[in-house]
Amino acid sequence: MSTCIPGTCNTKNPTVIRWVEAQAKLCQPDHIYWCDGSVAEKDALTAEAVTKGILVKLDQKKLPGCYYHRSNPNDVARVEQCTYICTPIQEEAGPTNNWMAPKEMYAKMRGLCEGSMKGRTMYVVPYLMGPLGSPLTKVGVELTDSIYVVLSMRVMARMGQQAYTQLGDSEDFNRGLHCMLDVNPDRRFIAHFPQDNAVISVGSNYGGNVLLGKKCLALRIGSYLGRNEGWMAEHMLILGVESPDGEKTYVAAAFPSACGKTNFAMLVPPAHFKGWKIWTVGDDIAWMKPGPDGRLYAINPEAGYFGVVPGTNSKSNPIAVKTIQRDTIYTNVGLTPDGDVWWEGKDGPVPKECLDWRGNKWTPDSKEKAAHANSRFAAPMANNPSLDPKADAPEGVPISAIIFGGRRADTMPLIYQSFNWIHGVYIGATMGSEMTAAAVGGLGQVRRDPMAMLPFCGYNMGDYFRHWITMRKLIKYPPRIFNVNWFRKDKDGNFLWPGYGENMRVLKWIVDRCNGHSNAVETQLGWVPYAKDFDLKGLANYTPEKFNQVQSINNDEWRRELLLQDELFMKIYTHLPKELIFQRELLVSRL
Ligand code: GTP
Ligand code: SPV
Ligand code: MN
Repeated sequence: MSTCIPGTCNTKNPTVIRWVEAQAKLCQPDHIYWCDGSVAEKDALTAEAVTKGILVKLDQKKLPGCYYHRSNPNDVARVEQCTYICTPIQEEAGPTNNWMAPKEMYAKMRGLCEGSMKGRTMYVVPYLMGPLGSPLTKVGVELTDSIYVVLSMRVMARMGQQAYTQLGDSEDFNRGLHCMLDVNPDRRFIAHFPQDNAVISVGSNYGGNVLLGKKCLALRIGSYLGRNEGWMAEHMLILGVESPDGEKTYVAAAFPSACGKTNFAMLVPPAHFKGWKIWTVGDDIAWMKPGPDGRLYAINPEAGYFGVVPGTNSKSNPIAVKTIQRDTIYTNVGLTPDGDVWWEGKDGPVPKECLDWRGNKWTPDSKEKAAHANSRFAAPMANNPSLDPKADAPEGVPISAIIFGGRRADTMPLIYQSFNWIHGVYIGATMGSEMTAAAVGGLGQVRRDPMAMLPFCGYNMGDYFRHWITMRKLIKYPPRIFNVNWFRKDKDGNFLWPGYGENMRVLKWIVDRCNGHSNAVETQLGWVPYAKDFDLKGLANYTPEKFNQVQSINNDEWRRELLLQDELFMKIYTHLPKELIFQRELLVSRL
């Protein structure tokens, strides 16, 4: 079979054609379809997916352009135990990553992929991570036998012909191969080859495992490329804060999976904050590089949001609610008899009955949830009414603050600021968070998740910390670094902070600090707000005592915390920058 039939093949790039040819020879699809990203193509593929039962058409009056998908119940989240970084030397991948030698992994993948697309179509999906024409943008080509992946990639990335425009006749593109196989967890691998800029994913059809531009290219391979090329690939949202007098301040924030990035990126300030407005640049990934003016500039490499559905409503995230009204793919939520979607925490009445995410009949009396805890929407960022005008800017936006935050029921105050960059790197490096449904296993356990990158760092975590320290020398005006915790609880298990839109209060203090508009108190952990500077107006029943409680620092808890942090430092000791050990010592002495 010739792969590049005139009129179907839409690139002249000889390296792309040769590579697709080689993969087709291996996977032996019946057909090869070269995607161009057009609307006609989307319509045709969507119709085919509906015919085949891969997608269900939702009520098009209520939800125009929206479709519903159910995954295999064994395939609902990322699988860290099946995710590998395949570098020639194991030490390059480091102790926090699964490793296999490239030769061995390639052989294993060849065995699994061989003939796996017989009777199927191989889709060639060209895409950009980043705006067309940005010096930070990377090109990828993903080969997949899943229509769901093609349609999701079209939402999540700048998919189609423009990728070949950016690529020209260059050989520099990410080679991604995705074979669904029989979606069997025993034959599930997400294998990264950083030195080859290549990814092979088999046996899954879940977003984070198979939308290869996202976690695989933009974070794991991206972090590796960034280290070599002098930039940073981070698991961070990017937002712009506009003050009543029009001052615009951009911040980036790293929270672990399902810990509030999408919510924070789309924040709507409480009524009391008249004239303040939050603009979304990105909700999951930031690529950051020093700009010509000495500041750190960030782009969002993605073009859509793959967001957690449960709990999304007009109180928690009104912007997301608006964003997912059209052209959205819903995965693993409930499906009502009238072609609507439902999930726990949705606005409006609970349906009398629906089909749950497994396709079983569900009623309000059911013990199981209608929507899976990690059910997701894939929605184009163009739908976001608060999309920042610079979300598409090739040069990105200048970052004034970097915020770290985990999900911690105790120990961590609501907000504090690092003393300086290196102290901030230490705060990020020692982050802990309770595990969520975004990854299989360990739900609720606190684990170290440095910079929210534990599952996404494509090389040795110690070297990654070193890269953070080195970046300081390349940035003349470094962002200030902060730590937040929306999830601290009292003895009865109630959140000590209302969160969501009220996080504006914390954000305002952060922005004020960056712009020299507010003072701070020095504590053993870092700088914290003066109670008088922290705006609690309009927060019904929220007393200054409660604020003191959410901000309290308990030295005994912190001594325990240090021992937990040591576990990670010991694990990566051979590559741990000395500077971080010194920071630890300074903290011990302050405690
Ligand atoms: P990924 O897409 O997995 O990387 O995650 P994310 O960080 O974008 O997560 P998202 O914003 O979707 O977080 C969803 C979870 O965090 C839900 O369980 C929310 O209820 C919870 N959440 C978000 N913001 C807050 C907050 O301010 N307070 C509290 N208590 N919970 C929050
Ligand atoms: C995450 O788990 O951090 C996500 C969702 O952003 S996924 O893209 O599926 O990994
Ligand atoms: Mn994420």
